[in-house]
Amino acid sequence: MNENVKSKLGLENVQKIERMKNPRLEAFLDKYIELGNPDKVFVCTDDAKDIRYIRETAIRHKEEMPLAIEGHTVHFDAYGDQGRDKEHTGILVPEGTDLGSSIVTIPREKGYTEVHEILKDMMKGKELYVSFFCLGPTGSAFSIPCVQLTDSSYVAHSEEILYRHGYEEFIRQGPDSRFFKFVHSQGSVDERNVSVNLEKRRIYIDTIDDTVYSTNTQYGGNTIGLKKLAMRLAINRASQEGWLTEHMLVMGVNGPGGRRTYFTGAYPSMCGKTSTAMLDGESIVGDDIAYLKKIDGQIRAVNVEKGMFGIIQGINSKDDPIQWQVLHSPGEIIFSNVLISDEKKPYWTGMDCEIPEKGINHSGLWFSGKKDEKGKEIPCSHPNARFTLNLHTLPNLDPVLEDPAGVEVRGIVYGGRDSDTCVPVEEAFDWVHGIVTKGASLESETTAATLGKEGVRAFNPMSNLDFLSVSVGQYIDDNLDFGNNLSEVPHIFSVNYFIRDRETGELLTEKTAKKVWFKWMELRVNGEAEAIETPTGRIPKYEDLAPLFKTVLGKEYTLEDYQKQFTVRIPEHIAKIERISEIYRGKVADTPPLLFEILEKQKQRLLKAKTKLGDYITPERL
Ligand code: SPV
Ligand code: MN
Repeated sequence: MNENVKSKLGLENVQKIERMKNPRLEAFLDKYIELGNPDKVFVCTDDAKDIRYIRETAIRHKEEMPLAIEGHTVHFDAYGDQGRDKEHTGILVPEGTDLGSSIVTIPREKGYTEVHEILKDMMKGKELYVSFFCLGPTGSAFSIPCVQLTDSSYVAHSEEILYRHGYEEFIRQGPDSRFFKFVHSQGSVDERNVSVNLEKRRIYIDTIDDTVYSTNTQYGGNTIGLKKLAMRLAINRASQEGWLTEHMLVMGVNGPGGRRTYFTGAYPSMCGKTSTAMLDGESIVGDDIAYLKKIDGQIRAVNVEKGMFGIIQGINSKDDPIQWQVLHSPGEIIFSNVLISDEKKPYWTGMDCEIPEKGINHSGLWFSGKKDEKGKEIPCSHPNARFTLNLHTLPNLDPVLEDPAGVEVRGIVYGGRDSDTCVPVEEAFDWVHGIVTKGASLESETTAATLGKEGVRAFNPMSNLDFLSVSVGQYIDDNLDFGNNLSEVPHIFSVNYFIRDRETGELLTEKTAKKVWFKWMELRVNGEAEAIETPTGRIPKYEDLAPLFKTVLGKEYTLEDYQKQFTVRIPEHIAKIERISEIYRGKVADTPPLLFEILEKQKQRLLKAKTKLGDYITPERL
């Protein structure tokens, strides 16, 4: 390391770096510490003392404020910085590279010039935290070591909760390891400690050098390097190496006789992914990002993380008993962008208790009815308000979380926010049919997880579009290929928790129904439930669902409900195929021809059924 950098670190921190014996790491630190020019640098190893320092600093610097319950803190992001900034997040590409119009790219040289200019002296007057983490369990074929530079103790603290410590893993993998690197600066902050130069918010991803730069923002999805920033690096690496990085939960579903079957599930942000992973009676391995690899003829998956950065809106004591309990118990939790009462208690929209009329939230001092500069009413908590906790605090955590071999994936689920087309649960005919008609055809209405308009139907293949760093066609091709050479091919399903009545517009299923859909999928994977063939896949029989509703939810399931929920909606399905084909034809130059073939076959099946049975077909008529 160079002498100037060494003097910022001090002897103890220099020794921590030198012990790692990693010249490439040292060169990276030299470069970005010189450029950002912080006053001092703290190096965080896996040692409990170092981790405590990060936690305490977040409070000392008022990036987090302690709350009434021990271990709980609150953090606020700047007003308007509460979601992922898709517009200013881009992949740095060499001149002439085309990833298609769905992916934001920036010419690499230009991007570097811009972000280096922004980063110059950006950390002056501040302390920089250098932390080491590992994506996936340590000591495993999945492990990717990562180094994070950030001048936000909130970001370093969040990562400490969300990821496995990686200082020792760095040493284990040695100087040739292909580690990921992240540089973050929140930039200038105001008296509330929130970023002020939002117009210079940039998230630039360099897949060639495995580095991500993030500036003038604090929201976790823009700043926590190992979360959605690493995901873009990992998707690129996975594509080159023949594995998958997915926006997926991992969970165990308990079947008859003590059997546990593992599923992964991809859902766009705010579409029920975490609440599914947290279904009571089942076990959670992960709720956001999974790596999938083919090992000995099986698809095996790990949770990339060991924590949860979950949506808090709507969590209540009845629908989410486990989260409710954990969020009200002592332990390390960071609440972000919620309402804080005078008694230092957190509140959020959708709680089943009275919400105070005033307090502090992401807009500063808040009172019921407060409006922002544009005249828009400010809710008590932001719709994308979140909580950050360690999965090890959950009673329903599956201990396989830390298994270096991961779990065997036997079912893969795709779910979107779809009010008018797909039935609540349906199995694909086979891998290719599932990848094309369920994964690659996924659409969802936009949510507050990203900045911009909500409620617009958007194309979101595998719920992964926001995170792709390879072209959509390449990514679909990788998924199609992944089903080859397996000794048992996982079953692929779609779920839809948002289907509405065609006439009344009311939701056709209750929140808890997803428990039944998962029990049915578990039986299907194990060959223990029959199905009805429709033009778009295989749906449950009423005879199989009724007893499940009874045993799992203690509810009568009426034939009328079943018929409404599982009516095949031919015109909507045909319109969807047309929309999707149009997108692939117009926007994805490298679409695998197989995709069009499979969609066309599905359309023909739908047209045939329409001629025979009409537009809306209840299951017993099939
Ligand atoms: C999501 O939006 O999909 C999240 C939260 O999981 S974020 O960190 O913003 O990506
Ligand atoms: Mn996510």
